[in-house]
Amino acid sequence: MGENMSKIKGLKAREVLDSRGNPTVECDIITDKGLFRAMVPSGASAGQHEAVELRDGIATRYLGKGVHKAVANANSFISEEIVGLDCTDQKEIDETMIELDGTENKGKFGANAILAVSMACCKAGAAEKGIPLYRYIGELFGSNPDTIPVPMCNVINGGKHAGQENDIQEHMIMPVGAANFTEGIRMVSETYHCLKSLLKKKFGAGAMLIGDEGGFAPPQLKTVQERLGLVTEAIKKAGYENEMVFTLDSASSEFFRDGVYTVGTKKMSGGEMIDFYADLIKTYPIVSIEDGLAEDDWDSWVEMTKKLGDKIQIVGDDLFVTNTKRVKKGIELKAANSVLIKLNQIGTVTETLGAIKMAYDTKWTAVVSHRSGETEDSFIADLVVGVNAGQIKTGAPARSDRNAKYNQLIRIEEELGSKAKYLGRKFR
Ligand code: 2PG
Ligand code: MG
Repeated sequence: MGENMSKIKGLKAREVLDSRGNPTVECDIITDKGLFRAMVPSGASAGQHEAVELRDGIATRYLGKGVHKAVANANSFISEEIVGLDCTDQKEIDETMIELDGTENKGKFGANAILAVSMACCKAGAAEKGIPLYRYIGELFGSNPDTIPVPMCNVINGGKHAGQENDIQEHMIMPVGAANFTEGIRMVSETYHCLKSLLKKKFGAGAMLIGDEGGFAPPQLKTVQERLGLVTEAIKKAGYENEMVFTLDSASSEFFRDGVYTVGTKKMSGGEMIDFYADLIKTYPIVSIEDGLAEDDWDSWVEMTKKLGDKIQIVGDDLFVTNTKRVKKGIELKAANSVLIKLNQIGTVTETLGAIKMAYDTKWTAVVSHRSGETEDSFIADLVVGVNAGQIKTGAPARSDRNAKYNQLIRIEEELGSKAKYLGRKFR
């Protein structure tokens, strides 16, 4: 009877909207324990090697971005195989979908269809076991969840997320001096509001408008130095001068063409980019740089890791796309020392956990991440605690698509009580 109880009874996918107002896939899984829902996020500065996000391409619906095909795939082919499986057998569920799709990049059904089902089944599995999602993910991963992450909060948005070409995409602050996550996010929020009033005072109302991840996107601040300078002022104003450090995501694949990186009006080689970062980290307390180099510029990654890898965290996002094949190559080449983790880059929970495990096995860190197009689903908050990654980036402490994750972490920290660990300055 127990076996029967945990069977998936129904699957229903539909098209809903993400934080940017674009359609995305949502999936409901029905078991005897109830209805479990997951929603898939979507990137803007997406890597070329990511799993396929299937879009309809019909110009008259959502400007070609509709996801009716992906939804139909979930409701037909995937449903036929998944309904009847045990919702606590995540591996079998995911492997069944991977096999059924049969392509290297989930291009047949769409990683958006597959991931929605995978995440919803994971939530159903947790309910079946009667434990919180982070704890269930811990069981799947083989860990004992106790670490609440230090957040990297993107207070100034740039690049594609802010309609600005050829520039650093994310300027993040990390409250490493906080006693715990809940205090840390308060410090970040206060700093964010101080930054808002500084921007208004210096440049007027338009400067406080925000980008896709809830951070400000002031066109008046032209360089990364100017932006970090103003954030430094905001940190001081908030009274956290010694408690915050910076992290950057350059998303440099977006401004790399024919071997040349263009930042603002400056054109640089891979080597010159590395010198640019070496200078920046001398001036500002930057502890981590993501996608400082482009997604296939492996030689420059190796050089940057050699030069700066003992000083800062070097995170591969578009470089690795949460794909163990690319992570393995990066480990062999010593091309980074950290992997960014995004479920929809690879398309299933099981494969995502595999990429995290591979990073840990080589003593690299893993940073769990949102996408610029998000939803109210807070799955990644449970994921980051489940695997004890210790670091999450999920935007500014503003807009509910971002705060859904931060708020869930506040709840988990409360639930773990005195067992909760916040690594602060020892985040890696
Ligand atoms: C990134 C992400 C999230 P996008 O580059 O790390 O911040 O952006 O989802 O647009 O790829
Ligand atoms: Mg990135």
